[in-house]
Amino acid sequence: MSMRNIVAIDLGASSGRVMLAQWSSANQQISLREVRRFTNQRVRRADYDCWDLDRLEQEIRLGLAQLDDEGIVPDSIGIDTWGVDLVLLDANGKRVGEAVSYRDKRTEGHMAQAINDLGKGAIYQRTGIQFLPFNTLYQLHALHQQQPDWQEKVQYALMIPDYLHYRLTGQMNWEYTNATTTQLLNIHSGEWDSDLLAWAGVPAKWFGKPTSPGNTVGNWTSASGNHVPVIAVATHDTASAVLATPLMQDDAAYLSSGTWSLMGIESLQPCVSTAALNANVTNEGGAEGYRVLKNIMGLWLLQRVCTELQITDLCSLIKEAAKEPACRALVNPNHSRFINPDSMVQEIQNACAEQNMPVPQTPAALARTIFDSLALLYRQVIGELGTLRAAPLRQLHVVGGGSQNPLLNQLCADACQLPVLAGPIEASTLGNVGCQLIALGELRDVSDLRRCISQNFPLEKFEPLNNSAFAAHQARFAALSQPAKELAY
Ligand code: ADP
Ligand code: LRH
Repeated sequence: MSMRNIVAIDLGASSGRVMLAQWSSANQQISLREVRRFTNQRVRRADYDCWDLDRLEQEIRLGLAQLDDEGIVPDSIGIDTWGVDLVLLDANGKRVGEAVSYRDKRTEGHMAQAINDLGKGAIYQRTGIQFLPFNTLYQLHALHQQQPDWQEKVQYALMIPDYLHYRLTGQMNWEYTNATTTQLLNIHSGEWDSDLLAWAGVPAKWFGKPTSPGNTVGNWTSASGNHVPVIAVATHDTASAVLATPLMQDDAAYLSSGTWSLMGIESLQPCVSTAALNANVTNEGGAEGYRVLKNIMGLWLLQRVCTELQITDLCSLIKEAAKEPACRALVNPNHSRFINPDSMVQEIQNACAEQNMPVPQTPAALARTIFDSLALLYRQVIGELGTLRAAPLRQLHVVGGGSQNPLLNQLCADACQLPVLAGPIEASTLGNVGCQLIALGELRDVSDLRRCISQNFPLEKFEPLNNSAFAAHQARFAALSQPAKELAY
């Protein structure tokens, strides 16, 4: 019988947290306590849209110090963050340049260039990764062309969680699940693809061999002198979220709902058919098998609207949005115009006006436009996934911060005509904890973890009801969601 104190550090694009999980093997119980939560905001530096990594690191250290002050000695620590972004280091391990965010415009035109030089099908066959304009492949190509002064100093390139591991332990590691998001790993070998690196103009020596989740990178030493192992979990936040999704049947899909909506299925085999390429479905690495999923722009649109209109009471906004008429105005959330517009409110209004739709004027109308449009896009993606697996999906798990939105959960159930199971909210954290518990020998495997999660974290069910609104508006939405302008520039 053992008790464990596990620290999970989960950084999303909108917020980060240091969480303490207490595990009791006797009761097979996991309880979560939020030790520290902080916002994550991009900052403008040297004319780039960047992450404030020093502040994030400081917040992490403050969370760890608080536990130390409380006399809690963690058994291990794990870190997961968003994908695709990296940090460059010189020979002394000092940062080179800024930690430029994937929303920065520096990658404009580079994906088109790659497709032109290498061929879309060829890149997809090598990587199995969807075409997103900000993939690391294109970020590095942009770096090579635009920041040669940064590039000449670089010795190592680390993904964000690998960088934070390095800061805590002094050891370098290249964790596999996050590495797959770069579009630089060869899907057949699981190694960095030398031809793609050559195209991006970066030396292969910047990267070490990718490691499967679960290895101990090194130790973090607390102020009181405890050496705590830092375990490289499934460091891509979405991989951790999927790991903690209590998928119990193979016709269940997941929707990791936060800044992004990541909708997909699990598969032991990658899905790299022409149909998968045409649907721009990705095959990111999971703790087990592949995450066959699609990026949907998600609650980012709402986050930006709320920031611009200084709305802080999200629950009231959702209640007001529920009273709005359904599907009055629709946008395609995956249109590249929404990646990082100067004003999201204006951009949504312009998109509606261009389509001769009623222009949403109030916060509630804007929120309703976002929710209805997301639900219609979810419906489209569920259909694509069902076609790819040649069998319909029968259940949808919604996890992450967005699973607390009852209106969006219901719209999602109605649009997809599937029962929705909402929760857990802190899925990435729980996947992070679970990976550590597996590495420590407390849990057998992913199924064991999911069994524990479903016993410890109640799910809320949303039955599909009124499909007529969405069925009637599907054609209107389909006309908006032409793939040409989707997540591409
Ligand atoms: P990320 O990891 O990308 O930062 P999260 O999983 O933390 O994202 O989810 C953030 C989103 O969760 C917010 O954009 C917001 O829409 C939604 N959210 C957070 N709290 C609530 C709440 N109380 N009710 C409804 N939605 C919420
Ligand atoms: C979600 C996420 C997603 C990536 C995006 C950059 O946080 O990791 O899986 O595609 O951020």
